Amino acid sequence: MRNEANLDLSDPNVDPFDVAAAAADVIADRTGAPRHDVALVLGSGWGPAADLLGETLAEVPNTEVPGFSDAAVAGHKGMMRSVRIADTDRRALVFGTRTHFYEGKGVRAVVHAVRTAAAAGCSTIVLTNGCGGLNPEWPPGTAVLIKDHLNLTANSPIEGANFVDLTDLYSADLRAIAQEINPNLDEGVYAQFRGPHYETPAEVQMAKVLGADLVGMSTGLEAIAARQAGMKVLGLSLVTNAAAGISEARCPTRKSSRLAKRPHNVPASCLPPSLPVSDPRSIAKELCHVA
Ligand code: 8IG
Repeated sequence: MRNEANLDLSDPNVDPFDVAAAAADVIADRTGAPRHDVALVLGSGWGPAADLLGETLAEVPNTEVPGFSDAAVAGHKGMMRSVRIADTDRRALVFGTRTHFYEGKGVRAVVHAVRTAAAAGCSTIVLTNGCGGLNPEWPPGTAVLIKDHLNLTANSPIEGANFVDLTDLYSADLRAIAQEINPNLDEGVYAQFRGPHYETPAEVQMAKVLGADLVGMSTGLEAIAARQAGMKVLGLSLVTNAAAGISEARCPTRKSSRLAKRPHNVPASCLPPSLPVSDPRSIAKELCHVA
């Protein structure tokens, strides 16, 4: 009967952690790596990052892994890959795309990659995104470390009476390492809105009053699931536009967000999880050791 296991995440009788375990089994099989160490979720503009991590040893289409579906956003690849982190035996599991809350597939689908990463053995996850910026000193192309978030989705990935502590959700240790290596990295509070519409200028002002520096449509729910799974979280935002009403410019269209710039204050050789550093290899090791 094992082959007939129900792995439909949208079925409330199915345990999402069972689906994650099944996904991790397929990944282990298809990549030849019984376990992975670090996971990376690529958001808008962060695509080139994974190429710099090390050698891609295997690529698996999302559609072949239980619980995953193909990319919904143009310019995002519905693929995951297993990358050997340069000069180490460690493996990064890189998700080329994510499921957004606004797709309406449910919050289980949104955090499935995170739970799969945990089931695959990852103890650290790097969550990246493209977002709107509230600070006029962050022009499009600025990478910002996420220090905390406001979850404005009115939802949670956690089911049942599980009271997960979100103090220090975005690991202070990992942020300190990132800033040691690249003092140009500012920190900010990320507000996750439901989307898919952008905010009104009044909503951006509301977010500002609440303490937000960045507005986007991802990451927060994933970070919560990562913490529940016991992983350390590093969050990196790429400001791709000024949030509505912050500058004269309009919010990005589908077409322009596909052309999202890569970060200008993070050298190409320094993208996560190798992180900004003169020698990306050493930080890759360091990041893994902290994990
Ligand atoms: I790229 O201005 C990108 N994603 N909510 N607001 C929200 N999400 C975004 C934005 C933005 N820009």
